[in-house]
Amino acid sequence: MRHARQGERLLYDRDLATVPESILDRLRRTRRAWILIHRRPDPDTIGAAIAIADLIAAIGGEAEVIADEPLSILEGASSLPALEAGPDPRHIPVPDRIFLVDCASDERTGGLLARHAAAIAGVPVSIIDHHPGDHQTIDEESWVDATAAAACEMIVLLALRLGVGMDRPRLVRAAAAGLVTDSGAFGHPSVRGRTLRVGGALIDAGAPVAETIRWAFRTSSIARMRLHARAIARMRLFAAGRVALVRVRSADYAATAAGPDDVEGIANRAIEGAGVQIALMVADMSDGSLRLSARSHPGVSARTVAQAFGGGGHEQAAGATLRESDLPRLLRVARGVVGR
Ligand SMILES: [Mn+2]
Repeated sequence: MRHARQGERLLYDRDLATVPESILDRLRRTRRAWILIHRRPDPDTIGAAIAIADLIAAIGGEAEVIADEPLSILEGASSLPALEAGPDPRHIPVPDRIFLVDCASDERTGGLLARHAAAIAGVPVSIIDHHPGDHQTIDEESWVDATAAAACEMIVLLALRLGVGMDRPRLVRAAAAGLVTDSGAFGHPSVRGRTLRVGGALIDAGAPVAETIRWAFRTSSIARMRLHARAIARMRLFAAGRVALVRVRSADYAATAAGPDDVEGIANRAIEGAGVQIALMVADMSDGSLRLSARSHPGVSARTVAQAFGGGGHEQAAGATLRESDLPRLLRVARGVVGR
């Protein structure tokens, strides 16, 4: 426990007590682990995987991070430690435990468990996740804490409980990358005192939090900036300014040297407009479909709007695939959720 003292003193006993004994026991007994991350990986799943791999190594085990795809999504992520796409599971020894981090189903891993089912038959699976919802498989093999702002918040608590201190630069950097991004730079409603206390322990241990916030939230390609500016300039308001609609067309990509991936974040911009209660971004995709991204303020359900078109998501952030002919109904549904 010697190394844990420094970080541990920064956290309340009640923070550390939120970790179930059962998952600590499973980690202590793990000799060889596979760590599986979710599809379209983000810094939280990658940071949590790196941090838990380091934590398992620190207590005498071995761990391999296994991903379904190359991790090029994180190019330029200078504040996140490098992670190669994991080894081919066919070429490494069978683990005695598998951890799913920041996800709770094999569907979310891209089907890695199913693909290697023969090799890993009977190997126990532990889920470490902070997403609410259907975790039918949750038992004492796993730890799901929907009050955590990030999977990385949970991994730091696990490390401290297991006596692994914050004197490990890679673990600290990885955990901070996930905590900062999933918490929206500590700005999402999911952030609690415990989130900040974990963040404080990471900052004291040298985590580059300001650098990570700049990389994750305050940096974009010039093409993307121009696309967002062009789209927002044409934003239309309905229902006395409570509904904002931003329509992004293929011609906008051509005019700005941006592409359909660059529409990410436009709906977040639109919801920043004073008085706007729900922001709808509808963008042409390369396959001819339309992508709806809806953002709303608490009390107005973006999910209800997305669900009306077969989509889904969170209450305040949801999405769906549309057709051009859906647009009039989209506006009607949005007017309905903001009230008259
Ligand atoms: Mn997450």
